[in-house]
Amino acid sequence: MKYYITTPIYYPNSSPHIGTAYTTIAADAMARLRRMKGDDVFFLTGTDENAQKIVRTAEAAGLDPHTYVDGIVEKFKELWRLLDISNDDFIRTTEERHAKVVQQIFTRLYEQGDIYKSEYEGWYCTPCETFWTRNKLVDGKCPNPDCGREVELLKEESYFFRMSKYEQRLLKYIQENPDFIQPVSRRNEMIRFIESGLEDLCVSRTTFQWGIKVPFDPKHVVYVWLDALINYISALGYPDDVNYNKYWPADVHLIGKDILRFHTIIWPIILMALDIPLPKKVYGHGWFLSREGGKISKSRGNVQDSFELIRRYGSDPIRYFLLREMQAGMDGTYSEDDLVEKLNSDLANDLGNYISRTLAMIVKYNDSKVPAPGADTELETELKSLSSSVAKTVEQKMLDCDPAAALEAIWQFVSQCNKYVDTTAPWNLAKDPAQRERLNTVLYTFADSIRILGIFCAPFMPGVPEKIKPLLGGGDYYRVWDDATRWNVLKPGTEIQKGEPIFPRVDLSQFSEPESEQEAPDVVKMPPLKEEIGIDEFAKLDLRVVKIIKAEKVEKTDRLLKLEVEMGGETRTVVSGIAQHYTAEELVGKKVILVANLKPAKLRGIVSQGMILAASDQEQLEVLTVAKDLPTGAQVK
Ligand code: ME8
Repeated sequence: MKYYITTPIYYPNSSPHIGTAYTTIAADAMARLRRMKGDDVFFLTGTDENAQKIVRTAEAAGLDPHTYVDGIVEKFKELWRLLDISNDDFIRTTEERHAKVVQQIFTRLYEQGDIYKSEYEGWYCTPCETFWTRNKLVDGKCPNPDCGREVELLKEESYFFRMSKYEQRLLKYIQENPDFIQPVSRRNEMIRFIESGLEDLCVSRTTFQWGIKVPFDPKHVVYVWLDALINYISALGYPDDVNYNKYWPADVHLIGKDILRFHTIIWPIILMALDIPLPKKVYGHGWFLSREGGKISKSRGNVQDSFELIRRYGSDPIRYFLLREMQAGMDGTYSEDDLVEKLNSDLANDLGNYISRTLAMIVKYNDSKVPAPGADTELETELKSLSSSVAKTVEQKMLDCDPAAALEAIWQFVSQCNKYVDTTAPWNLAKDPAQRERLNTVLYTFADSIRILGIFCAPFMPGVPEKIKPLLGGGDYYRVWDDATRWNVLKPGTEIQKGEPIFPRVDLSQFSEPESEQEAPDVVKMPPLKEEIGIDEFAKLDLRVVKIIKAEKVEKTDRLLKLEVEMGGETRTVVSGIAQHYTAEELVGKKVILVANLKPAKLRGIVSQGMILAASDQEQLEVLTVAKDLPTGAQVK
């Protein structure tokens, strides 16, 4: 099966940002998955360089447009490289291979009467590169809800494209092909737009010279949108290259909702006029908005330097966050805080911690070797069938251009894996020699599930298989999608490595310098973190809510207090080193947290049955209390 997927070609009037990155990353994930399914994939992206706004931005920067765009195009290419984008081609509309096809098509449409010469009188929005009639303007400004900027009055000789002629044919096509415009809400919007009547489109300009010349009338340059849309076939070598014959029609044009009209009205009509099949699907995703609500865009000045973000977090977490955050048919919200939160919760905790804790158990209970598994129980069967259904769901969701739903399904598997650890409790199995075979099955399942997680993550976070590979003995298991539905692939005896966590936790404050001494955050220099422990080790602690019913100083010390605490009807004595921070009266009646299963210890002749938890820096100390009126004996988990 062939699979041809495209992104919009972006205007290189400024560096790419998170919004532009979303479309490219989503298309990349779809392309990667299809390759892993064995399809012959062609994935195209590029830059749309013949726009009037490029001339203006270049002029403002004191550069000629060529020099200006060359610099920005390099930034696009570099960003895509850093974000692991696997495009098969990168088309620039200033390339000869593109200009040649545009000129050929313009001439053909003119010769067959679909393009004619007339005079344009109307309005033009340069930021949107769109023509508007007076009645469409809102308060005399651009009616695009995301723009609203000044428009310019144009009166010039122009060529026009006979869009009106194709109106009914297009409407019929859209109605007969429900998959063509997705999601459905946008399809209805487009149908309404066409039903309100299509006017012929102005397709040439004479007031500037930057662009592709109309070959038979070179004082005209081709209107940038007519030029740009043709990239999808010029890159394939239309009309006779093998790539064109092999890959066209496109399986998906993935774009933002802002440019749906161009892709579902102008582009199909060009293709109809050329008698070429239409793309199978145009998917218009939502926008990334800032927390304040506006679209993330350079003109709003709310973009963050993408290169700095990659330096801070790496490509995989950014890819994961953007793909997971944009729900189908809706807008997403971007903020660095949310990115860090998702990184810590989904990647460091759910995924990364599963991998490190299970590998640690293989190290501990089987001398770092993957054991041969024994017979499966229902628990393994359940996990195995889940991986198959997740693989199917992911495939379908990605064909539907919905990476958020695909990742959600994968995280159901991650969560099931974590539950499997808790249910099988290998630390208990390890205590009982009679359970050796069962323990082996569980440890084997851990290792093989990590291999499967590597496959599941590969289209979305291509760095994950690279990180997992050395942990599972260096084997190359992550290229074939269907291998995620096959178990018992990892060879028993494989030597595993515990390694570093694949996604270390991040604290956003580590990137911000305190502005001055006075404004330095109210934290002490943090003592170094202790060695990492698994959840199983943490689970050994028995923490309980207790009420302090009596407190008195221990004689001849100024540090210790002897406390009597009540816990579910039982009274215990606890000696605590908090006398310099609390008086006895302050403590009585407080509900605090007791480490209840600490071995009793004698302090100054008194047997202390547990320890009270407190937070402290070098100067202050505060016992941990519970704000709600929880009964004593309640567990802290
Ligand atoms: O429109 N959220 O180029 P462009 C999500 N050259 N996606 C966003 C976004 C945001 N905040 N901001 C931008 C053009 N995008 C034309 C396209 S195609 C033949 C010509 C993405 O540089 C989204 O895909 O303005 C949107 O459609 C595209 O960038 C617009 O890029």
